Amino acid sequence: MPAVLPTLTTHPFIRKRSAPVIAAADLPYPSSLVFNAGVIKYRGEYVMVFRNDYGTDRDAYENRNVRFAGTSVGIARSKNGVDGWRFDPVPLIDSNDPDKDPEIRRFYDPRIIQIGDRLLLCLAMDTRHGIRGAIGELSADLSAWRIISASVPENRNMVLFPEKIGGEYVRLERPMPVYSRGRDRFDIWLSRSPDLVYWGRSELVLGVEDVPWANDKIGPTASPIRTEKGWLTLFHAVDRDETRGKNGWEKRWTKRYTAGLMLLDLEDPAKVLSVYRAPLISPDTPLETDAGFRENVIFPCGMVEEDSGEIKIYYGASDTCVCLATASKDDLLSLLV
Ligand code: BMA
Repeated sequence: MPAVLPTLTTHPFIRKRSAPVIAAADLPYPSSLVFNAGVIKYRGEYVMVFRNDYGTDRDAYENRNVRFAGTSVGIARSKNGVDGWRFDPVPLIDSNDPDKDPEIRRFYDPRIIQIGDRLLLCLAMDTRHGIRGAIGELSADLSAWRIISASVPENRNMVLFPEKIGGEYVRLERPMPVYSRGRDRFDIWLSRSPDLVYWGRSELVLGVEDVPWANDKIGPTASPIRTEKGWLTLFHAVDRDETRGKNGWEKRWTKRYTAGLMLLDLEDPAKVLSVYRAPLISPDTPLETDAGFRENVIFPCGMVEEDSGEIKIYYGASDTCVCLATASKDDLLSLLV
């Protein structure tokens, strides 16, 4: 794989809304960066679960070394999934919650999935003993949650399929095998469970080497969408270029995150039917390339299918705000031949 990859562009089938769907100033509690949000349609509304990092700003970060005070996971609702978001007054989860298990440092990068009448969350969970992937269940009124299961370290980017497949729950996940693969060469895996608690029969789905424009790592994003041709599935793909310097608030940020597209077999979703050969969404608007905490980052956690055939893709832009891109399901499927 090349050490430095060329300019990457967003596929013309994708339409990006120029303004963020939500940004830090919209939240009713402290927020510096609000990003990486899962979204579903639930009881006639769109429900968004988002990550919020708080407690500093660009000036304090760059000039006075003031780091983030905490990370929370919050909920917002909207009638149309685009604007008019109403925020719950306090976060659902807060890393500074005095009652939290001291082993757990924080939760982030939430995905929300409805399976039957159960509302499930997939979260990255930083602990004192490693990064774990957690699955939680939300109460029907979205006010409370509990952990159902958590992986051993090092695992992250878990996302459940929206229905049982072959009688089992199925999740995509991204273990981080630093010893055996070296550096960040991480791939997408799949595991199955009879009850959301015990996970096994794990299989490799897609290796980073199968993604021509990634030279670093890949990982799952939003819950896949069932189509007549297979599971329409986004993934994130990362290329690293050591010549990239200061790209955001940090002294150095050398990675670029794009979103790729693949189709998984309906009955056996560990089987990849097709991978589109180029990125579907690349960071290429000013908000994504020239502003924000970490520039050049597109990180989708939510995908919603409309009756019209439109697919809404919610993604974190530059680890700073939540943005929305749309595409037609048929157009996306036409890329996966
Ligand atoms: C990953 C996660 C994401 C983040 C991305 C880019 O490792 O931490 O939350 O969006 O890096 O910084």
